[in-house]
Amino acid sequence: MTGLLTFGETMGLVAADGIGTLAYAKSFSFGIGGAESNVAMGIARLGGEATWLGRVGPDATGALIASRIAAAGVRTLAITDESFTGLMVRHRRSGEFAQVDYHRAGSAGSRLSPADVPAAEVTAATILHITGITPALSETARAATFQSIETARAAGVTVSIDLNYRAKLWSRYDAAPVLRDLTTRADVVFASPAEAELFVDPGDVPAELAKLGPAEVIVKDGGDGCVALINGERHTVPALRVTVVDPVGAGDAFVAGYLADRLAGAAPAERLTTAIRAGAFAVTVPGDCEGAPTRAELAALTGDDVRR
Ligand code: KDG
Repeated sequence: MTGLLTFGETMGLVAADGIGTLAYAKSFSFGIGGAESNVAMGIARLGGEATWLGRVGPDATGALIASRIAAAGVRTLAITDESFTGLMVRHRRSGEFAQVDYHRAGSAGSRLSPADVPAAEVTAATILHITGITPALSETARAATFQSIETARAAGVTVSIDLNYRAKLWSRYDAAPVLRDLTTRADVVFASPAEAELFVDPGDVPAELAKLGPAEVIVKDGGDGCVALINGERHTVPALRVTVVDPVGAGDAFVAGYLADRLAGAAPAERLTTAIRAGAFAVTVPGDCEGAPTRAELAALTGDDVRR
């Protein structure tokens, strides 16, 4: 078994340069964004093996997505769909708050279906990583999510879920039972406190999530670091103090850090340290996937030697 398999929708990203309201933006950058491809690219940058699968449109943005992800060292299984590639328009109202508008209903990426995710790809992976975004995209994408999880569980492949609740895609009431269901089927769960509290009692959030079954629960709390419950052992890791330039993509870099170290056989405490460092590095760089660090960059951030 090798590496991580993930799938989902990656979109074109129109991002206002600088900080302020969209109305006063003077220039825009065009890139790509998608939580799952961010994680795959983050793992590749850290020296791990990752595969991303998804549908893209027969347009220039679809081609850009496939080539960018592949260029990051990710094995890229892009299926060309007849529909358009989805788009996000993002501006940063402040250094710490980004606002996004989606143009993705009916997009190629949302048309993912169970047949797109071959069982052989799932069973060949060490980790199947899913986000709570994919089941919100369409009935077929939701079916692909649950079918691949069942295939992974039956084959003993580790199932990792990042809840990634997106309020612009579905309501709290629609999301809560689905995210809870995903949690019950996962070995590893990443969540913010607010995402977890969509379906568990507030208070000891890691313990509440762990009660649903996952052996590894990692609650990421941005500038407050993370608290994890891993095989019954509690870990608390503070955040690193860095200058926040753009928070977007930090959660994905965090997940990539944890899972890259997990693939490499690192102990839980080391995985969490890498996750915190990768997330900290990502907030210092504008963009979705641009801030995911290499091992050497992580070492430079903290002044450590490169260990892996
Ligand atoms: O995780 C960063 C995401 O916000 C971004 O890549 C967009 O995947 C995305 C989504 O669907 O919101």
